[in-house]
Amino acid sequence: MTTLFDPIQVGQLSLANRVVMAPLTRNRAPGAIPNALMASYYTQRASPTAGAGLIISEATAISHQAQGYADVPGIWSDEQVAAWTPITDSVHNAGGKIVMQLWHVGRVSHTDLQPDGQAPVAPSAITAKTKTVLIKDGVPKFQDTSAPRALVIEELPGIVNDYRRAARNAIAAGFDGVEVHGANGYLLDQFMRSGSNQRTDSYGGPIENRARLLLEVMQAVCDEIGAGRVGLRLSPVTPANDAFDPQPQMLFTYVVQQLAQHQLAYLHLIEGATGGTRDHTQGDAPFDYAALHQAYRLAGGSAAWMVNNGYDRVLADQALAGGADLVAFGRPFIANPDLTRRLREGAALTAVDRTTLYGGDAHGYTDYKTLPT
Ligand code: 8OZ
Repeated sequence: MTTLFDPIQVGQLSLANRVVMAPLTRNRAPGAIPNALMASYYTQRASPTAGAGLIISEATAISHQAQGYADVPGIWSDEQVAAWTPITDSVHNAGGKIVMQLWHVGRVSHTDLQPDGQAPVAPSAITAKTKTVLIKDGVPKFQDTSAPRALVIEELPGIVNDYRRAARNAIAAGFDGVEVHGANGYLLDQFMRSGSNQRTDSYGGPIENRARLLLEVMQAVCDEIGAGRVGLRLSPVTPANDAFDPQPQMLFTYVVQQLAQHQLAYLHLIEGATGGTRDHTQGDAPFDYAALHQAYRLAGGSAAWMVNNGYDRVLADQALAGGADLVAFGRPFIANPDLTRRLREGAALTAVDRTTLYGGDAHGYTDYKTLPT
């Protein structure tokens, strides 16, 4: 029987184990430039025996317009590429693998974070009922998102190109690949769901139109760096950031069927409400993840299947037995740099300190302890 601790080949990536560090926003990159503290944090979690077989970076803005939170890193400038390089070097020297999560927040932003204080962009001019994080006087403050403006169709090729450039930059910075952030109510998810997309052009209306931007982004990123280095994160029923669609099963079945044409590295599914209940539903029926997986395989899809949200050792073993290939852990990896070792040994897990999640310094970031060797 396959266990979490067995190696696996995922597209172009050879992973030492199947325990993945989920992407985690930590707001410790002032000026959108990554730094040495972040190198320590990722390197602490990179050991092939005690840490993650694959680290997915915190969500990283593909452009200034893509930013929606204070002090999150970016990957649009040469300065950012240069600043990420020592981080990927350090992870690799520790024996780890790391991909970058590529992020455009769309409407989940604030004019304070946008170029020239402009309105955030979205499929349609509908304000998200959600909060973003601004840092005021060094203290994180949750604040309502600003009213967005609808993107005109002529702007969409530029956004696809921003993803393409970000993927190229990530590889230049030494990342092993990228994960496109298609989840949690951000731009690509906003386009996919009718709750946030009321467009009347070829990017709105039927599912084929709403999925168009995501599929164009995936094509561009795969063309740029090779599909075997590309993953995608989806969250079919999450209510995060005011995401809503009445027919998620139909929507995401279409999406994964279309993606089967690329030999992607992995598909990453957040099951239920992000960071919350696993049995959350949207629309009129419980979401059937096994049916989604099967539809993808029947369409010829070869990517590794990664599951996430509230997993522990028992649930993870069940998932592997049920056909999943990888399990991503978020908050447990924040508080347990040696999570893989602890799962293998059945050791107790340290609980996460929620007050140090977003912003701050080394405390609650690089000062979580490992078990004695
Ligand atoms: C928590 C706080 C800010 C951003 C996501 C990138 O939900 C995020 C995020 C999470 O995907």
